[in-house]
Amino acid sequence: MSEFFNIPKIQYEGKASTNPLAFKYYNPDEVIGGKPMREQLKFALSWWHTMCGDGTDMFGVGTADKKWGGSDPMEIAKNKAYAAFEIMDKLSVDYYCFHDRDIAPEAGSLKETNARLDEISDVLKDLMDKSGKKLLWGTANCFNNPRYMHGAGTAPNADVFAFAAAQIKKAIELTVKLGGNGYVFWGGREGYETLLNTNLGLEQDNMARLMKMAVEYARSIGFKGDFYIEPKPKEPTKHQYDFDTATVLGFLRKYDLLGDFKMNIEANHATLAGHTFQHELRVARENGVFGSIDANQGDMLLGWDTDQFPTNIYDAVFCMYEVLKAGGFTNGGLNFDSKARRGSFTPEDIFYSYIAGMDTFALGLRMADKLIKDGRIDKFVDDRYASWKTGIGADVISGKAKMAELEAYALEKGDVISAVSSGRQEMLESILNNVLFSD
Ligand code: XLS
Ligand code: NI
Ligand code: NI
Repeated sequence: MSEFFNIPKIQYEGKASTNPLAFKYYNPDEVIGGKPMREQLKFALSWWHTMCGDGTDMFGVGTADKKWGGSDPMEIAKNKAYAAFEIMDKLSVDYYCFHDRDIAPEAGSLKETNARLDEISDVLKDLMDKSGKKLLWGTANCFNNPRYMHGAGTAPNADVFAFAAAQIKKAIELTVKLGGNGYVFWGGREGYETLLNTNLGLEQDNMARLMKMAVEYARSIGFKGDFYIEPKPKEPTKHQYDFDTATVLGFLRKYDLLGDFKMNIEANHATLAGHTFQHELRVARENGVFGSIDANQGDMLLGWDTDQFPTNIYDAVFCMYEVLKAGGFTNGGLNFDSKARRGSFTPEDIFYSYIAGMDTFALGLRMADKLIKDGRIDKFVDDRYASWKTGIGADVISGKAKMAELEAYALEKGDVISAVSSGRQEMLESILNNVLFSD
């Protein structure tokens, strides 16, 4: 394989190492929580940020060269593939994720674009066969092209809806061809700017129609994996329909899609919705729709999706706590939907940023495992709800106690303030720090 990076394969050197091109916490084959770290974490490279994103922002052109030595679009696309597999190999990242338009750019017609996708997916398949790397999930970019300015699956115009369906059909075929076990719907323009021009009911009905068709088609060509919806409250539209996990759950229940769909939870989208990352994961887990994760972090002082590589240890611990409590990933994994800052523009920065993100989650996994084994916090929560296990609490849960019984119980008891105990938040926070930083 041609070398795009003058960088050695990144090794685990342990936390005492000061080598910036080494893992301090990610030791792929070390068993933590019953499985090797590479299986617990299932890291994935995001094609769009890593292979395509050149740092262009609203105020300036790109700062990083992402042509990978190519000159025409298909040569660039192929070089992206070779470079991506070199990155994955050198970082011990086992999976990748892509939008159709990341792996091959759009051509003059849908037919020509699809031919490009056939060509490039042959290259990817060959590289996968040789390296053992896998596709975590595929998706269609139905938000970039001007035809989607008012939405794709929720477009007011039926021709646009049909075009989106055709694009999604092809993206599903590519996902199946490359053995992916996930297919993501992120509704980039599925929302609205103003209700003055929007038929919200029809738009949501149509989105559900498109999803049902996609499931039916995917299953007919042998797709056995999970479909994911990736909630996000805003950006690019003012109001996105898939606002947060709870909203998406309502949608999936209304349209009877729960059997095929789970959540792809992104940290920065959670915080944009006014939630913590852990909140979104917990809601998904408690409702049986925990699926996959887009790992990144936002900036508390900025109100948009900054997609930074995650380095916040507490967030990573709480995330991995939820993953472990969910029994680990099945079809999902940790996709770095993250980009190096515009000023971090050199090829080495790709490696530094992945190492930062991977080590953060590796440390998060180690600490979450310790937290669970320590057991003090889980026990506190358990004890806090002990009154539901016997007496009147058990009668409520079994359905034996109704309003009249509860009234009789309360009248007899008198005031219940003596049954109320402290929430002990500060004590728990200090136990948390003690467990995390005790060695
Ligand atoms: C954008 C989303 C996007 C999805 C895939 O905010 O995170 O990158 O993950 O379409
Ligand atoms: Ni994402
Ligand atoms: Ni995002």
